[in-house]
Amino acid sequence: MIDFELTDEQRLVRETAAEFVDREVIPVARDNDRNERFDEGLVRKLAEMGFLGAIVPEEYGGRGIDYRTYCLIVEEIGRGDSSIRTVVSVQTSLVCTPILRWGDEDQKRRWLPQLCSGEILGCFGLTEPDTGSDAANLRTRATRIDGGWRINGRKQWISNGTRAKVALIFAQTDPELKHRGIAAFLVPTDTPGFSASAVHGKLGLRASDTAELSLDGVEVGDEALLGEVGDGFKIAMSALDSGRLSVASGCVGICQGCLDASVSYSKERIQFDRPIASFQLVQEMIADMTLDTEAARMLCWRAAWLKDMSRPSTTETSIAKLYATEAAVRCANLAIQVHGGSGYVDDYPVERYLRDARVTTLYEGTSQIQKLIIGRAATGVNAMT
Ligand code: COS
Repeated sequence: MIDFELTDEQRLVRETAAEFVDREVIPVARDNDRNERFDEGLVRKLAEMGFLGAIVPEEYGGRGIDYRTYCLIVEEIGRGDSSIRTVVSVQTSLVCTPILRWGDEDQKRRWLPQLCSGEILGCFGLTEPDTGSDAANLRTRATRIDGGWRINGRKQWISNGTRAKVALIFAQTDPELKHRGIAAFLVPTDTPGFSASAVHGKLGLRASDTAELSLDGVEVGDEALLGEVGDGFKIAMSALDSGRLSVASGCVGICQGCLDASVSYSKERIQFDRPIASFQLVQEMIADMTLDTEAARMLCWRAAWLKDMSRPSTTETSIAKLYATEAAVRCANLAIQVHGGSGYVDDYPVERYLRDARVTTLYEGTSQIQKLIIGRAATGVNAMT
């Protein structure tokens, strides 16, 4: 049976998230964007609402909600501001999820409550200056030392990078083993040899923290190893299964925000003595945005439902991520078109939607990578090797 009805609890969570976003996120989004301001106060408020690590069970400090409800929250935050949505996605999907799934009891008790309460932020260190789509080909090296590991390397485009107190770092232990030699480490960022520098001049997500990380002889004990040596690639891929759905849901929020802004503007804006909403070519743009918003949302809900049922969802997540991120770019472009000159300045949110949407077809796996994952599932042929 397919049930599109939200439960009473899901409706309540969605309304609460929408009210929070209208009250706390939207009023500060433009200034944070203009000033490239990472809004720590807003992060604290998100944490107080229980929006960080919400899918983590209550015994580890989360709210124990399911993926469908998580998607509703992330969609609302994405409607408000993708910079702050990125904090939620990284903290929850890319940091908490792998600790929950692969961590031992000590690691879960040490890190999850602090991450869920927002006491600390975490970051996900997979991408490197020379390693993007080909994620198995890491240059960062981890070498065995007495009682632990020494890590050397660099990581690039790391969200939350300068703010994080713990970094999930993926490193190669034995290049001959290729992806089966990769290990994941929970590295406290105050460990000697660890440093982070902020990246500036971004097209969008200006209120988010993006960094380059340097690991110069960073030494960690055995307790930092997440899972077993050789699990690292699977840890990264399974984290991205959650992260990509989170990005996709945030993009549904962008689509919805574009639609809402365009409907409202088109009914107010008078041209040729009529509201522009009465013109068929404007309605066509609004219909296209409606279609993209609804389709993206349904694809996210399906992927979330599969996760809630503990069924395989990698392909469906890639489908949702591909569709929703491309849809967000299309919708933002159309929303600017509906707004005309007014859409080109930041009096309205639509130009920020376009700038912020643009990265979503790049990060957490480009649209091309999602297509190759989908194509491989459809044909059984791996086009990447
Ligand atoms: N969950 C768990 N395990 C997974 C998995 C998943 N979603 N996807 C793949 N694996 C496992 C495979 O089962 C395989 O396991 P075995 O060693 O037991 O055979 C192993 O990982 C290797 O998988 P695969 O053959 O698919 O690896 P490829 O090197 O072909 O790479 C792509 C796959 C390209 C899909 C991967 O490198 C990728 O997603 N790249 C994009 C990276 C990315 O998103 N970067 C952004 C980082 S955040 S900004």
